[in-house]
Amino acid sequence: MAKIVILTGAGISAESGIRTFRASDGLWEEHRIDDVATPEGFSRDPALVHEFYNARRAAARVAQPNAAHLALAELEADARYDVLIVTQNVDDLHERAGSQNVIHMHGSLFGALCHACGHRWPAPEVMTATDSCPACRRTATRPDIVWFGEMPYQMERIVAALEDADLFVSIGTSGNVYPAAGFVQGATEAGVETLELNLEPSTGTQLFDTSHHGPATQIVPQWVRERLARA
Ligand code: BJW
Repeated sequence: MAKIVILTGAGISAESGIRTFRASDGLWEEHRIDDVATPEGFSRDPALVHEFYNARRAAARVAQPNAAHLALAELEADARYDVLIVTQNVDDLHERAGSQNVIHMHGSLFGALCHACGHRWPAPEVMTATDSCPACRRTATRPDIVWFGEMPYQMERIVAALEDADLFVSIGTSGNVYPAAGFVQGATEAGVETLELNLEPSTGTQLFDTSHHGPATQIVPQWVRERLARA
């Protein structure tokens, strides 16, 4: 089986109607990163942060997986490939497309986390700063999201899979946020072939062995079709 590790970012969900971060109409044009994507911002104004994630949770619920998500699920279903999707996205479109082997390295909109005791539970549609933790009863509820300055999830498993892969593919990410932005270098150093599929050249595009540029709903299914057609 060929082992393929696929990193995805906001660009793969863009054509499902979910906003990216760094485009001219992206989320960071309207919201200050320090306010909504850091633990310090959450401590200052939890209501504002909950409002930001409640709106994104609502948008993610109505979005549908697109042809790129579906193509990756089709690749995973082929017995010749051992596919691991490492997504920076906090939506659940990979799972709803049928992918089963998915790591959410930046957390999930659909999870709640108690800042006090570490308990996790499914997020209600609307979270508020006065929600209490079902385990310890304290009012320290936050979205289960990895903010700047926090350690992304399952890094040991990701690094091990990257080093053991035959191919690393990066889809729909600008390559600005670490540690994900460093995966291409780690893969290269481990002798793994690398491929970028993105709307435009990412920050680290020169580090990839091969790059294809275009909308994810076109170039991802095309790449998957080519892989599946191999004898
Ligand atoms: C399309 C498309 C279409 C559009 N088809 N493509 C200095 C140097 C190095 C690192 C640091 C530094 N100072 C601080 C750091 C660390 C920091 C960091 O990286 N900062 C940078 C800003 C420099 N990182 C962290 O703090 C992380 N933790 C950490 O490092 O812990 C320490 C550690 C870890 C491991 C080992 C050792 C130590 C945590 C990062 C948390 C990121 N959190 C966010 C928000 C939370 C999630 C959420 O709310 O959704 O995650 S930030 C935001 O950016 C979000 C995303 O997951 C992440 C990446 O964005 P993404 O997906 O790339 O989106 P865009 O918008 O940037 O790009 C979209 C791309 O798609 C574009 O290229 C488009 O062209 C393309 N596209 N339409 C195909 N149709």
